[in-house]
Amino acid sequence: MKRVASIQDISCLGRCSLTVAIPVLSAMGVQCCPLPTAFLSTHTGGFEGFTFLDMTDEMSKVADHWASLGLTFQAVYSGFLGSERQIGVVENFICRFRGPDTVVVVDPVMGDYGRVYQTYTAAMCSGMARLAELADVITPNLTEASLLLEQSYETIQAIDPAEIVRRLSLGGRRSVVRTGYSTGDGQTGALCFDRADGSIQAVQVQRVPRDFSGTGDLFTSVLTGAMVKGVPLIQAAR
Ligand code: PXL
Repeated sequence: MKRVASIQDISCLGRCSLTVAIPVLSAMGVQCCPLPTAFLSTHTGGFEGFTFLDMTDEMSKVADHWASLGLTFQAVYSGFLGSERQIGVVENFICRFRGPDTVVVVDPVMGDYGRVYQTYTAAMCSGMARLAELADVITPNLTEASLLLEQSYETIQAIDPAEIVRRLSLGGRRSVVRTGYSTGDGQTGALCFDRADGSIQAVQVQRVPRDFSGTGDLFTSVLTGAMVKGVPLIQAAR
C-alpha cells in the first residue's frame, strides 16, 4: 500500500488538518502515517481560548523510530505547524525520508483573507518559506502567496495571477496550486503551475457562497492522495 507521512496538527473542532487528512487518504486507499505537530481543541480562526499542545519534542522521536523500521513514503505532506523549531524538524524529516519518487507537498498554512493566523510569528512565516523550497508542490492561498513572495496583500492583489504562480514556482523548480482562485461568475478553484511542462491552468467549480473551515486541508489531502496514485497535477487538482 502507498504510504503518506502527514505532518500537521490535530484540531478537535473546525475540520482541520489530520482530522481531515487521515479519513480522506484512507478512503483513497492510501495509508496515512500521522506525525502531529500540535494538538488543539479547535482551529485558531474564529474560536477564543483554544488549547494548544506543542508536539515538537515528540516528532524527532517518532521520526527516529520510523527510520529504524526502514520506512519509506511515497509522499510527505505538511500543513499547519506549531513552532519555529518544528519547521527545522520537518525540513530534517523531508531530507531524511525523501526517496527519488517521493512527492513532497507543503501546504504553507499561515493565514487567510490577508491576515496571519494567531499562532504564526514572523520567524515562523520565513521558516515556512524556507521549508517550501524543499517542496515538489505547494498549495498557498493568496495570503500565503503574499507572505512567500514578501509582497503586501494589497500589492499581490494587483499582480497578474499567472505571474504569481510563475514566481512561486522558483524558476519552474516546483509546482504551484494556488487555492481560492476565481475566474469570476461565482466560480472558485485553483490556478495551477505544473512544473512537468510549465503550463498554467485554472480548475474551476461553482462556489458555494459560504465559508467552511478545513476546505484547504480537504483540498490538499485529496490532491496529495491523487498524486501518490500517479494522477497528473491538473487532474489531481480537478
Ligand atoms: O486549515 C488550516 C488550519 C489548520 N490547523 C489549525 C488552524 C488552521 C486554520 O485556521 O487553525 C489549527
